[in-house]
Order: sequence, then C-alpha cells, then structure tokens
Amino acid sequence: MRLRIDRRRFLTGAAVASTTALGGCFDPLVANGSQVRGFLEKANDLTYRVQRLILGADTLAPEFAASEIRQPMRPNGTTDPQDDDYRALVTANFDTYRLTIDGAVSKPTSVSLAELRNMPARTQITRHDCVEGWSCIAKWTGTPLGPLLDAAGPSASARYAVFSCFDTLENGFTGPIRYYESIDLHDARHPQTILAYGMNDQPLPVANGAPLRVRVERQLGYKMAKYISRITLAESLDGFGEGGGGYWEDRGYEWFAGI
Ligand SMILES: Nc1nc2c(c(=O)[nH]1)N[C@H]1C(S)=C(S)[C@@H](COP(=O)(O)O)O[C@H]1N2
Ligand SMILES: [Mo]
Repeated sequence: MRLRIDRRRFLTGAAVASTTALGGCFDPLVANGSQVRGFLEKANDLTYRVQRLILGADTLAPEFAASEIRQPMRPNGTTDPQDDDYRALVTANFDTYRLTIDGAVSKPTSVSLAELRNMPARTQITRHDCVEGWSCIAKWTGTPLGPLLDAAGPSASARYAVFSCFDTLENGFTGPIRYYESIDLHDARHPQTILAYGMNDQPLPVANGAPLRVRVERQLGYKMAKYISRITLAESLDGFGEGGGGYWEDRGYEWFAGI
C-alpha cells in the first residue's frame, strides 16, 4: 500500500516536472545560436530517408465522409491537353486507350480502360493539397497500383515507377516537354495509391486527368500525374526529363513531397 502511494506521488511529480519542461521549452531553447536550434534547423532539411522513417511505409492518409465533399474538385495545371494523340483518344471516348507498363519488368504489358475497370477497385475520399496553398476533398475510384505493377514482374533492382503523361507543357529545344512524375515502389504499393478512372461517382473528367490519373495520398498534388500514358519501372531517374523525377522537380520542387 505504502509503496503504491509513493509510486503515485512519484508519477504525479514526474508529470508536473515534464509539463513545466515542455511549457518552457521553446523560447529559451530556440534562442539564436543554441544547439537545439541548430538541431531543429537540420530537422527542417529532413531527408527523404528520415521522412520515410517517420511516416512509416504503411501510414494511411486521412479519409473523409461523403458529407465532407463541399466543393467541386478544382482542376489545376493542364486541364485540356491539345496533343494530337490525346485528342484522338477523346474523340474515341477513350475506347482505344491502352496503358503501357514497361521498363525494368519481365512482362511488359498494356491494358485497356475496360480491363482496368474490371480489376479490383478501391474508393477513397481524400484531401488533395496543392503546393499553391489550396485543398479539395474528393472521392476517387480506381485500381490499386501495386498489384498491377507486380503482375508485370518488376526486376529486383527496380526502385521507381515513372509516369509519362499526354500533356505538353512547353516546347523545349529538343521538342515538346510533356508532364511526367515518379514515385518509389514503397509508395506505388501503398494501399491508397490507386490509378483513378472515377471521381465523385462519375467517370474521371478530362479536366482532372481522364482517362487515368494516379492518387498518391500522402504527397502534394503535383505528384498525382494526370493523363497517364505509360508507367515505366526504373532503377534510376536519370534519363527521364532532366533527371529530377518530374516536370516540377526538374524546375526546383522537392521529389519527396510528403504532407
Ligand atoms: N499531367 C499532368 N498532371 C498533373 C498536373 C499537370 O499539369 N499535368 N498538375 C499537377 C498539379 S500541380 C495538381 S495540384 C494536380 C491537380 O489535379 P486536379 O486538376 O484534379 O485538381 O494535378 C497534378 N498533376
Ligand atoms: Mo498543384
């Protein structure tokens, strides 16, 4: 009995002490030049590896109720690609569309939209955060990306899934520059990473990436490639665009855009 009381006192005392320490933590410790401040500044540059450790490979992004969809999904970036090959697909109502999966795989393949719609589907209501500072909650339906890639037989050294898109953003010296993006195979196999062909219970509109766009729910909007034509598995991001892993990454954005 006596022991228990002492222990309770001890715990209460410890709790008070730690509250005080926390309450007073920030001002003195973050003062200019302190070691702690240096540490926090370094923490700001968290590398991809450390972010991955903190996030964990399987943490889920928050999902929402249908009642929380209070706005249309705001289209951003390209909203109506003018590329000839894409216009032909629109004219054919995407019946002629095939998604190519190639690169570091033993069984390169291509699948139609009808085939994708017949694969196991997942629906999720999530929040899309654009780096420009706006967010939208929308409902996405698609097929999980991981099993689709695994069916193509990724080589043991494959690390990235690189998405090629139909939309040309600018004309470079060597020709048109189309949007592209990449994620690693951890994110590709994450349960919420889907190739979406449906949005808010409708076929995915052209403005939001028809016929197929990826959802990578724990990262920022620019990672979520729209108008996907091809997914290439690769050991390295060299040789795609400028090598940064995406159209915006080649222009200075972070490759790992964790939220
Ligand atoms: N192919 C392609 N994908 C893209 C873009 C783009 O311009 N082209 N813009 C990105 C950006 S910055 C955002 S915020 C989202 C916008 O998706 P939404 O049009 O469905 O809102 O798509 C991303 N994927
Ligand atoms: Mo964005």
